[in-house]
Amino acid sequence: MVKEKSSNSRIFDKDGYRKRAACICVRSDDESEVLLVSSSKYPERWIIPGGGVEENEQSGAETAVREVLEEAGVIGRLGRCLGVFDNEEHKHRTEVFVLIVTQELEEWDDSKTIGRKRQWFSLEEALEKLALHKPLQKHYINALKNSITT
Ligand code: U71
Ligand code: MG
Repeated sequence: MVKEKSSNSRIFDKDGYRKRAACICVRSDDESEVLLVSSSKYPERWIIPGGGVEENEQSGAETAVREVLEEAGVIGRLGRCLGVFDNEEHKHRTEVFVLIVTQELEEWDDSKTIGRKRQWFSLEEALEKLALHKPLQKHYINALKNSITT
């Protein structure tokens, strides 16, 4: 199953980077586990849920919340921004937020349309999974680790 997307819905910033937003979804305030979703093209690989900003959206936060609902089927309390991360190879720029999950839907857009899966991982397990397919997304997890105050 291939996810369809229209190229004219893409939004670019002043530097020509496609604008994206994503959430590191955590289970609770202790932030020791994160939710990954399966890749759309390679269902055995894992990624951080996120995607492109749409025309009607006023902020990266709005995009991030919509994307995790579509891709991971979760709703929650939006937390701090962990930063903006550039992918120089694919020329996109992703604003990353923390989301404390309060609700996990049984079915969601991508579970129904492309059979996308979601799974909780420890931070170390998530780093291992991301290394296989999205090594740059490891930076999002490292930013979370570096920002945890105990
Ligand atoms: C794909 C590209 C793509 C990106 C897509 C990536 O949402 P999604 O799961 O379809 O994510 O596929 P993935 O991560 O599921 O395997 O990567 P790939 O390496 O498989 O071609 O991401 P990247 O490689 O540029 O990081 O982006 P484009 O540029 O090919 O559309 O979609 P994205 O950015 O999440 O957008 P959206 O809005 O469709 O969720
Ligand atoms: Mg996406």
